[in-house]
Amino acid sequence: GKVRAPTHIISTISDDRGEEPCYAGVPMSSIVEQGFGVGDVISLLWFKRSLPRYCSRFIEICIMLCADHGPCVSGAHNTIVTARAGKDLVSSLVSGLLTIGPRFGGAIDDAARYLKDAYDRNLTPYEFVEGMKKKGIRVPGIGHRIKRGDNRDKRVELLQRYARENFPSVKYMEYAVQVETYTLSKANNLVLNVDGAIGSLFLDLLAGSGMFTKQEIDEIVEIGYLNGLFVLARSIGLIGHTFDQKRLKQPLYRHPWEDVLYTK
Ligand code: Q5B
Repeated sequence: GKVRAPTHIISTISDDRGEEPCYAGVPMSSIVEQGFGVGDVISLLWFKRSLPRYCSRFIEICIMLCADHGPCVSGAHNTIVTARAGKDLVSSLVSGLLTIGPRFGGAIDDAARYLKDAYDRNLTPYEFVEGMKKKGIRVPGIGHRIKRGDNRDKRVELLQRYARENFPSVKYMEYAVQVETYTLSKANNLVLNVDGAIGSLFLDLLAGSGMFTKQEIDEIVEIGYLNGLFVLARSIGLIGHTFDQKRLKQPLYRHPWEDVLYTK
């Protein structure tokens, strides 16, 4: 009989062998003809299923809101310096992307992990926040360099409003808001930030859409899909900053001596 040669790669998300490429079994012509958006394509390639439109629209809103946050944030700064050193697009882009991590933009997965664990264990916000403090861990998704209790992040408000109007349940987000109420009572900069808003709301999307089993949700949270939203989104802005510097023909960047404390 036939003997199948062993394969070196297993792939389950896309197939380019037929007349047209397929994403999670959906042919490209359907994607175009049925008016799929980038949120639907992300649903197919990341989650291997078509999600209801309110979910893929939420993904698109996350992408739009996180695409850029000005030239002063870590990622844009690195990209600008790299572009001004005469490097190419890919080098400038990855130089910015490499700053994404636990302090900057890459706190979404940990926000989802810790908030889910705390909510599912019925911890009060006080127990959760003080427990994190005892462990010496900053609460992911809380805190911002320029946003304050009296100068909230508009992006967070927009995400919350969309979810309240469209999601069947926003229990994780409401819990994150209670956590924020407690952290704000400690310091005015400890607001729920965009990472915390996306992390908590994605938990609501996963739990409330009926599209994922409990086991699948646990796996998504454990693997950590959600920082991918920030990475993908911010790539749009970082590419823009690269073009901006090239267009402006900016010279090599050198940091001014006056802004360095030289000390022994
Ligand atoms: N403290 C974000 O810190 C920041 C605390 C906390 C408990 C916390 C900090 C933090 C968790 C990670 C996170 C995402 C580093 C942020 C983003 C995208 C962005 C960026 C942009 C964009 C800011 C002062 C005192 C200290 C700390 C305490 C601070 N955070 N305690 N839990 N979470 N958050 N990152 O201002 O007693 O004096 O030692 O790590 O969620 O990245 O726009 O810039 O779109 O690009 O530097 O929005 O919050 O404050 O480090 O001086 O701390 O607050 O322990 O207490 P700061 P620090 P003490 S969104």
